[in-house]
Amino acid sequence: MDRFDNFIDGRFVPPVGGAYLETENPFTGKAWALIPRSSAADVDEAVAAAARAFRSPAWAGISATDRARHLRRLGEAVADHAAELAEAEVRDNGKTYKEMLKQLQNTAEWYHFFGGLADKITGEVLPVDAKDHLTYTRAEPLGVIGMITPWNSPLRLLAWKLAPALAAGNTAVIKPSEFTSTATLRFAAIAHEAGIPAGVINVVCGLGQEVGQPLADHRDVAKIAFTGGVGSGTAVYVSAARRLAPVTLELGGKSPNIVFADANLDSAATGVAAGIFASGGQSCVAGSRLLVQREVHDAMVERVVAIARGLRMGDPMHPDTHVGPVATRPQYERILACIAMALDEGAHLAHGGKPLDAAGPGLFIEPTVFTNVSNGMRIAQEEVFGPVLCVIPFSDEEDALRLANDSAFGLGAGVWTGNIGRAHRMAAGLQAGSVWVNTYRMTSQIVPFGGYKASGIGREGGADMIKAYLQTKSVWVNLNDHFASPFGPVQAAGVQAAGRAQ
Ligand code: TXE
Repeated sequence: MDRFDNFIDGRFVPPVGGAYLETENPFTGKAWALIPRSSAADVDEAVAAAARAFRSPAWAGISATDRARHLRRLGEAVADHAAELAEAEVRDNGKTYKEMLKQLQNTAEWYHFFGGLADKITGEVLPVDAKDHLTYTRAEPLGVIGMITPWNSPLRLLAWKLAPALAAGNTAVIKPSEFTSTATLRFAAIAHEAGIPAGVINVVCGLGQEVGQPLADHRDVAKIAFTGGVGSGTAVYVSAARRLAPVTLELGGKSPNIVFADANLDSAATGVAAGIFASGGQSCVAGSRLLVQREVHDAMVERVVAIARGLRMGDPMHPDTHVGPVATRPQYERILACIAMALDEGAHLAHGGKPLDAAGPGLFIEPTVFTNVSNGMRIAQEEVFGPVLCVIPFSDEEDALRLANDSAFGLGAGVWTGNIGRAHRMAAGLQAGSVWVNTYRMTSQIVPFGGYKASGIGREGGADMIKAYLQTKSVWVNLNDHFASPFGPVQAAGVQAAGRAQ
């Protein structure tokens, strides 16, 4: 079996405790490699290396132009190695190679985009009332950033954090998901080969409790950027709060795709099916609730089920495969448990609902559609993170908004309509960080992304987000050669009035 080690201070190092975990290929269902089962001691080493790099001449000492150059080179390296990294990700999480390759190519753009901002970080001179003062701000990096990433799109979700953090001059300790660590380790080595100085990017592998938690607790970690489930995100938030460290959290969703009777139904059905079945529904913005206007309910269900029936599941490396296996065994069990729960609650199974062993040796579940769902059911409220769609009818615009917003989450929402006024009214009324009109699941390095309500804190992407990795220092400089006493003349007892010290 292949064996991987942590990447700390520019080289691969075995975990201090010498323990390893098996990592499984979800398509074959077999363990194929060992990754480090690290501990707090490994986190300490990585944080110390990142803290040294943060102050080092090779990183802190370089110009903004050179930092921009580093990020551009990193973007080029990711693009050059996109095929290799995509293959590693497919082995780790079973998503189709086609999708991962496209994702990796776009991931390169994040480093280019934020690289372009590295030399545009400026402070301001402020027109304060005290005219004998020069007052200005400096935008400074935070320090070591802890980055905790999930298994569904490891390198892309890492870039959302790492690109702005490096562009701002920070360094990183990354804790990838224990299910998908190998692509991140390879990425760190590629970044180092591309010239990123030792210690700027470190990767420590292992379990959430044993590595993620000590990273979130670490007093020398200035900020935590996290993507994952609400439970783990909350644990990270509590740890960071205990030492008053800031966080960016990208958590789950129960995103509605809202189809009005005046929409192009064929196009809407394609968007709805892609929104929930692409990546096997293992996407934070999976459109897992189809809210459909009552008069087109049956027509939409018929269309979506027809697409679901036509999806080919199988080897994620095969170019004809539409959907690969579920990424992890616990997730596979969870999806099947959610399907059973929906049936118990009285939902009607319109399609799917079973494991699909014929698709391959690994973890396959049929694309699943439930009708007869009400928005209060657990299947309509809890994130499944799998290919499971709930169909919920609505009467009019007001009803659609009420149902859409009746959720603890608020990550994404799709609106399908031919009425432009309605599209904008819905966009304004929806409690979601991203609204897509007659389209779905679009993201870009240029556009902020993140959640309302329990879907997260902060945004990733967009030029402004570099500020999430900077802090402002205000500097006041007295231009006079004396400091005006606020007390008026005071005869200081026992001290002779004197001029400036010689
Ligand atoms: O993710 P976890 P899991 C959702 C989805 C899924 C559920 C659980 O609904 O069913 O989360 O998935 C690390 N301190 N999403 O359990 O645990 C963990 O090791 C610090 C949505 O696989 O959130 C991994 O690196 N770190 C999501 C990372 O957190 C901890 C993508 C994410 O894993 C930790 C994935 C702790 N106490 C799942 N516990 C999205 N928003 O896209 C775990 N981790």
